Amino acid sequence: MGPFTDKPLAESDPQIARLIAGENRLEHDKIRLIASENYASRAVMEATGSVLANKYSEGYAHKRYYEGQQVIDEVEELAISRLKALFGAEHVNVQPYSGSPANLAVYFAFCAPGDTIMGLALPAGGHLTHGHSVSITGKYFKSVQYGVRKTDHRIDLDEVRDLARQHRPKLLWCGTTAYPRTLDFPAFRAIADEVGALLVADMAHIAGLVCGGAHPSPVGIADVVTSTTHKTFRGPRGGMIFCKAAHASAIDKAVFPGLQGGPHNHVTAGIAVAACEAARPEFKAYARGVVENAKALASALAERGFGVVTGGTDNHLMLVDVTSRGLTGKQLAQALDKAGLVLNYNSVPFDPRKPFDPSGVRIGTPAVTSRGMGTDVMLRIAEWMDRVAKDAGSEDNLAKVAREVKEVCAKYPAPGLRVE
Ligand code: DSN
Repeated sequence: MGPFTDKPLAESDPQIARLIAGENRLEHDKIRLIASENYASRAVMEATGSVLANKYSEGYAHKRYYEGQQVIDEVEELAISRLKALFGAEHVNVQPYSGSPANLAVYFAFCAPGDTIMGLALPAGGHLTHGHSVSITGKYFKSVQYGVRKTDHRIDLDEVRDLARQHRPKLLWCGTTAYPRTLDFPAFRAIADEVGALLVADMAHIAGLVCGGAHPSPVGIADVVTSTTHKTFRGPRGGMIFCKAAHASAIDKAVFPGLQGGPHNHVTAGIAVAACEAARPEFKAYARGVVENAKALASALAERGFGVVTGGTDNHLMLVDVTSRGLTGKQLAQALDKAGLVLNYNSVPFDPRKPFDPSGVRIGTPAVTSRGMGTDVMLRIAEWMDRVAKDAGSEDNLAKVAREVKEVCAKYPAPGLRVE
């Protein structure tokens, strides 16, 4: 066996093995409410942890710069054909390393530095790569940012149209990371057409809802659609780009050789497995369940005096202003973590506080729904959050909630975990 041994991880590197076991335990014992996280299935994990990680394959199927691609070509073609069928797409690229590289590839395909682009502002629920000032996308391009209305915190399509007419962007982004309402893709299409912009939808958060029929699809409406693969879609950590056939060559060239080197073939295999799983009828029930759970949790929190932004949700997440409970978002998020409920603090629209200690938290139901938890558990989550908010400084209070959370978690085994 040459200079290497073939020991299992626990023997070869007990420190890392112990840390991985610790993460398995945390993901089992806690209720995970981070809206961008999920549990990938055991099958997805197996494909992603496979020998395919050993192979270099710069290029695309049957046009590679390395030999020995007999298996890799088939893996990539299978991932692409499954995704095309699932989303009804003309062309798919599965090589982006994640969502931000997927978005950068779109800029590289269609824009030159200094071009005007438009996206939803980060504090209003957009993403860094949609033109935020600290992102390369806000520095290399002239970024125009639209927001949400002051009155109802929903995207203001009149503002989008006015800004688009005024600035005539080359790219118009629609897509969100912290927005609880349905996106009106046809309305964005009409605005893009009026000003001659390419419409790019970033469906990273909602890809699983889209293919599960719980959110309208941007595929076939937007010119290009980007996504991650590990959120509601339940795949490994990766990225993908869907586009009309007319843009296929520009997108492929932008991803490789424009932006990236060798694709992560083990991830491509994990994406193919996730696409296979998402095509099963039970995935539609999953997507519906994610939204039902989010609606139930949002209304239970509103009843307990939490400030649910827009008054509820249409999708997998809610934004909650917690200052009405006498806490900042960060204070509540940290207390909840000790109580076994994991989420992230988040700015709310027009937040007077700074992003590192904002007024709100973001709560998502993709992971809890993957464990089979239903609306009864959502009501308990609201009750636990209420108890934590009432006495966030009491270690006894937090420990008592954590024990109850752990008892409930024990009844809902999570996909993909290995817990001793
Ligand atoms: N950081 C991801 C999220 O949590 O929404 C987006 O990139």
